[in-house]
Amino acid sequence: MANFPKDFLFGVATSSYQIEGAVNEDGRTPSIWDTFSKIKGKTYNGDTGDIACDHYHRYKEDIGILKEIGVKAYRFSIAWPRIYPEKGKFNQKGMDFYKKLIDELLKNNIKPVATIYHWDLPQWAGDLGGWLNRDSIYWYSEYSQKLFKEIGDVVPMWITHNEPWCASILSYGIGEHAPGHKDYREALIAAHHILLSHGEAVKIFRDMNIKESQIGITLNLTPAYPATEKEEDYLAAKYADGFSNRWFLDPIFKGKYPVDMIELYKKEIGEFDFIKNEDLGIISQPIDFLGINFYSRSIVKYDENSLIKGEAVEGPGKKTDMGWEISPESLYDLLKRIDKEYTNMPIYITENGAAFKDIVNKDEVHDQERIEYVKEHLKYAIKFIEDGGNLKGYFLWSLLDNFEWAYGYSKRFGIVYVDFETQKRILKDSAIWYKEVINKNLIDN
Ligand code: NCW
Repeated sequence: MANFPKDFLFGVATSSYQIEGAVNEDGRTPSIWDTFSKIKGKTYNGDTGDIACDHYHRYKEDIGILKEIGVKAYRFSIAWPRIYPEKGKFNQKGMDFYKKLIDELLKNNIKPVATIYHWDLPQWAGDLGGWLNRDSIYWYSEYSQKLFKEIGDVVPMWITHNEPWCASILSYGIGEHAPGHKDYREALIAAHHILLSHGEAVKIFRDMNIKESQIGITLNLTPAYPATEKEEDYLAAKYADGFSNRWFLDPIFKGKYPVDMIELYKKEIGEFDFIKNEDLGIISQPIDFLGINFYSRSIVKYDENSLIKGEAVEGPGKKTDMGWEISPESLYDLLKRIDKEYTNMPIYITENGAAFKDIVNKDEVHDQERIEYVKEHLKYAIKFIEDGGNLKGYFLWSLLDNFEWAYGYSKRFGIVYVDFETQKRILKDSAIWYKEVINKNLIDN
């Protein structure tokens, strides 16, 4: 048996485009994901977020489920195109949805944790170049400032961005996510502008003096390990770490991009002339907490021909339905490393969870594998805390089965099953198990 600290913040997480649906309602205009998902071949089965979990209409029922599970906090994201459906044009109706959602959470004693950007960039911004346009920083600042003005003080925790790696590298470099570009220079420009917009939002937040609330950022971090003891594989692991982790951690916490990666990338993308002198000072504004999304590790071997000099090899562990190796001990390694090399500030695991093939039988889902996955990760979370680590909370991804981006509805991450035909929700065994963990504030072995 292992106990959590008394004030440990147990929660669940979701994001707007993945659950809300109602894409044409109350003045919302399309996001880049509405556009992208409608292009043939971009998502599994041509799935889109048009209806998703219909959460926009069912948010009260869903908050009832949160209450039933007993979570202390709920992490959701705000859909930018509901708030600014056109450039410079605020939409009160879109804002009202989040005000109602927050009221309902507070009424139920659930702490709202809001992510400002979880990938649903307004299409109008996409049409102007999206994150490649340096003006995106100003569009994002205007949007953030408005949110802080409207609900800054009733939301105690603000997350500027969810997984900048995905919003830049996966979206502009690898092309798997909207807008689906495959250009590495673009990927690094987008990453830089996203990081800058984060820093600008933190500055605005501080200037507005929202004393009771905190602000941070969520990074998806993937620890990298060498495939063998060979020196070249160690080098590959170092570059893989630079690619996934240091490229984002270093500017935020050290005010500089990693030199080895700059040297490596230069050969591919040319000069870093999109970085201005004052930029790193803005990106490294002090924040109040770091959010970490953790799912898996990577194992790499040297590959002379690849951009980052490495190629991922399959790990020995069991895999989730995403094909991601289950490696809870890597979460511990990662947390220790952050603590040692970057910061002792409060850390929240803002996402962790797993997709598995769920079977519904008589309104029950026995998702033992998901329970095991979460349990093992929580054990390492406790170990980190026991060793003196400053981990303050854990948000399970996700409350509901939802639109899993390029994978459409084919991957189920929820602890609550959603029948997308009827919109019926069924608590999986994992939800019932999580309820007990939260209630007792401990995990049994
Ligand atoms: S794809 C991704 N996700 C999933 C998504 O549903 C959510 O919106 C995201 O915040 C679940 O959580 C995040 N993240 C990409 C992480 C890449 C990890 C790769 C590890 C494999 C080696």
